[in-house]
Amino acid sequence: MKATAIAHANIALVKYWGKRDDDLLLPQAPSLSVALDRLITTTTVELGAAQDSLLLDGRPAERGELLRARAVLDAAGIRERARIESRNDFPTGAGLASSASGFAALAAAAVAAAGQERSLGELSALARLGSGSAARSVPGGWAVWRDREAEQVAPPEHLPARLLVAVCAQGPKEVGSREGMKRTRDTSPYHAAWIEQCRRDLPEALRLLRERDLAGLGALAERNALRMHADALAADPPLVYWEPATLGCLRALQRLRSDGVGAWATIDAGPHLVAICAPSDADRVARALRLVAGVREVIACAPAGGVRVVEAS
Ligand code: 2P0
Repeated sequence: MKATAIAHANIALVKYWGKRDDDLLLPQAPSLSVALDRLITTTTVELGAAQDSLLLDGRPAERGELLRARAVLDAAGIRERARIESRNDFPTGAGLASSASGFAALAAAAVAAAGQERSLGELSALARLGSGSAARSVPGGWAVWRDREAEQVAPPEHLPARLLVAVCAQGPKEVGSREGMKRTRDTSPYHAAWIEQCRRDLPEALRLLRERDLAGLGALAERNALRMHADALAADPPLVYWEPATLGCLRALQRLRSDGVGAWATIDAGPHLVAICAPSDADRVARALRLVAGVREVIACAPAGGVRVVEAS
């Protein structure tokens, strides 16, 4: 009746930004991500409590978050009330907290606590009901999410890479992903073009991944991220997720490239920038990012695997 699971956050190279179903959290376009080894959530679920409760890093969660967790349990057919405790083992609490690793770990722990046998695909579909991007943290590695569930298309070691997370601000962002995504879909005049672009980007990204072409994949990821932000900037009211340090990091990567160092950027719906580079260039790229004004920390990650249950009783 009690189980603990661990999941990694993921960063999308072809991004999910727009839902075709707001209740079922189904995407308008497919996405591709890689799991990040140093960004980990550990979640324990104990069934048979008097009422549902959710502690996030020791603090009681907001009602909306508790309801999202309950939606995942209901979809798994778990009627018992649950005591849920979730911890983000992230190097700092700088607004990196991830619903992706959180709901992936929750789905795996809840199902294990209930003694259910589920495939990874079923777990991915359950995690998706908590947060869309959580579908990709279940299989981990290089993962594609097209519709109800995500699947691993290549193991973590398929393409040696480093993902350097440049922390460009502190605290939570003003507009969350869920609201920002909906606003963009409903008001940006560029949204249809963005969705079409993602549908073209995915097969190309998969070809580059298959060929282990890090330069091609990095450049595609950077274009894809900038186009997502162009779409968000065009929303009404506009969504400006960047801080000055974000642009400083983009410029630093451009300078590195003009010096012959391969490093490309991706940016989620927030101020932090993630640089993609070869392991042999990681120290040099991290040094350059740390010199950018406003960068608080650079967290060097390698590709990681999927969710795993570490304890069940
Ligand atoms: C992604 N993001 O593909 C994109 C890129 C942010 C920018 O998935 O509403 O927390 O829970 O499905 O998954 C963040 O959105 O949103 C996200 P919901 P989610 O990683």
